[in-house]
Amino acid sequence: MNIYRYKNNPILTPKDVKPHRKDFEVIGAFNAAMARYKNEIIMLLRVAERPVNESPDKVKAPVYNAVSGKIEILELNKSDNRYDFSDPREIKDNIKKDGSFIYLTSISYLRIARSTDGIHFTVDDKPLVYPSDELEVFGVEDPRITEIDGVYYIYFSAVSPAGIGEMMVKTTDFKNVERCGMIFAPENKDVVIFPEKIQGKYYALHRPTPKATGNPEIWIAESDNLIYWGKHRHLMGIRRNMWDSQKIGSGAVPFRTEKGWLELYHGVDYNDVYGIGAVLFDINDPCRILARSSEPVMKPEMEYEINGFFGNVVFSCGAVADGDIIKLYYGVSDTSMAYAELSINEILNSLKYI
Ligand code: MAN
Repeated sequence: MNIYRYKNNPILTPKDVKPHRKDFEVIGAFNAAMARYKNEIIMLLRVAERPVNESPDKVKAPVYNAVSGKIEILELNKSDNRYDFSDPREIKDNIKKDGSFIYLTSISYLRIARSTDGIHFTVDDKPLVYPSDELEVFGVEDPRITEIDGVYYIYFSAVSPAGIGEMMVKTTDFKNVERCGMIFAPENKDVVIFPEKIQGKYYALHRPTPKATGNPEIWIAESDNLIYWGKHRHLMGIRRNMWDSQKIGSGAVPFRTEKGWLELYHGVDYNDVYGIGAVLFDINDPCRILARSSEPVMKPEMEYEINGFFGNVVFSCGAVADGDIIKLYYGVSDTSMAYAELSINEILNSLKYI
């Protein structure tokens, strides 16, 4: 597969974003949703900020207070053995030991960067979507955007002690947003909504994380109105000893191609390496899988894909199609945004047809 990676990658880094509060620092500008709006390419960034911390013995956890409307900062002692601080992203419970976290070390919100050439982006002064709900007290993350008839549906993970679910808002101008509530209850993330009705129904891919039995895998659901989703079906699973052996989830909004709906999804292996692969669904029945990548289309190879806040991650939440070219925008190492170009035909030819 010939992938063109932009030579000056990454195209946007935390340094390009001013923290929204003086006592915070930006540690991530990544996993952005993409959309075309008028003559602009909109990049809706997940911006992760954390409180500036000068004390090596302490870990600070930012938490939104839904009553005061402000982010508060909790301070924990690194020597406190009730907590496990080994993952830079989250603070786990040392007693419960079930892998769940109690706090995150940063808080994310969504902020727009705008461009006319698709490479040089200018970041808006203010966030577009900021935590504002009890279900968002640990932040809002990893957005996707689906445009249907001039309305841009923006949906993202809402993180709180109640779990991680998928929240939706909509906009027509990328200035004002209208809240639509939670569309997939916890634990669920990596939702992508198809850009048009198929045989009279809207479809979404989603990723529950079952606990008692089952794995983090891709499901599909249908809807008449984009708010109420039903007829859930398990669509595709992880594959032992392959690049997508630990978990999988959707990435960019699917593209209509001559051969079917092409979805670029992410897969994680047992070493926590995040790669991007492809799957093809029947154009009239997205519940039918026609083909899937045996090898990742893209895996972390460049320095900026390997090193960062959480390294070895290429993760796309949005791409823009231009003829045969997919302009792929992807988060690297939970830190920055990078840009690459891929040929749709080459991807289609690389798949293993079932
Ligand atoms: C994981 C990572 C983090 C994210 C949390 C909560 O730890 O994906 O980036 O903040 O989950 O969603």
